[in-house]
Amino acid sequence: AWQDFSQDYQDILFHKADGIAKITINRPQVRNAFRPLTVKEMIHALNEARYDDQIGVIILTGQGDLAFCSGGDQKVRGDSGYQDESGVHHLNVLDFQRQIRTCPKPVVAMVAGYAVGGGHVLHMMADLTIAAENAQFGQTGPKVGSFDGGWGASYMARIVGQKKAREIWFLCRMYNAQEALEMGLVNTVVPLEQLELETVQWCKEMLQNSPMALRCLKAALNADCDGQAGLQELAGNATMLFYMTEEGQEGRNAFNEKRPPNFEKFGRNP
Ligand code: 1HA
Repeated sequence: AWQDFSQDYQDILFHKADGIAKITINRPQVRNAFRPLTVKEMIHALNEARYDDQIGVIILTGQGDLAFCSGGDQKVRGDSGYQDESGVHHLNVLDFQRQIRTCPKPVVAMVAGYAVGGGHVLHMMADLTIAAENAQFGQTGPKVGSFDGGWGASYMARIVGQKKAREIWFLCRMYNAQEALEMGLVNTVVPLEQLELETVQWCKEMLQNSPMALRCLKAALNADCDGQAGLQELAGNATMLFYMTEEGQEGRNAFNEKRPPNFEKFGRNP
């Protein structure tokens, strides 16, 4: 039974249940295309889920069976980005991509129907993707006058390999769920009726495992691709673990007690 927190939002739904938060893009009339407000709200909800200590996993999905997300809303695309209510142009989905990437809790994309363009990149940014049999994946940038040369390109190549990544971007074809599975682009394919049940099952299995191990593994896998930003994330976890030790705490205590630190009892491991 999901608890509903959607009243704070216009373009998304936000639910929580049993350690799981679910963010749903709720613009089915445009195949869940995002406008700046949609992204702003997803950023808000993901932040809220991250800082909620009752939450261990986050599901990202789209309302209805026809689409996960069709990318940027082309109807509000201005001449330098996607236009908000006050006329300012944004590419704020890039901020949301970074937020998914650095969220210390696993993010799972639950995909029915189209995951296309910037929507396809969002599912790639998620740690895992559970696809319904009707899912369709692809990039459209070169057709509609756009491209994502960030994770959208380089991380895609890490996932599917250089040749496939070039094919996906250069030809702008759509790939069905089975093809996506064969490319390693999704983790599993299930009948549409079982999509949420299966996704929640995967979440529950992760919730049984050590949160610290999961966050360090996510940071470690990120660090392999993300350069100094990835190392910062990984090292932040090392610092957190050090703060949790008596040795780390001796340094803090010594400073606060205005005495020299005594690290003698902490041996030097080989
Ligand atoms: O590349 C980036 C970025 C790169 C760097 C930094 C930031 C970025 C931010 C965004 C993006 C992008 O996302 S570019 C790529 C934008 N997206 C697309 O090119 C996909 C456009 N949509 C489609 O190709 C198709 O609609 C579809 C394959 C998803 C679904 O096809 P289907 O089922 O045949 O439905 P369709 O009739 O096409 O669409 C239903 C309604 O939804 C239509 O509206 P209507 O005619 O009823 O008024 C359609 O216009 C609308 N719709 C679908 N997708 C979008 C959309 N409206 C606005 N924006 C959309 N993306």
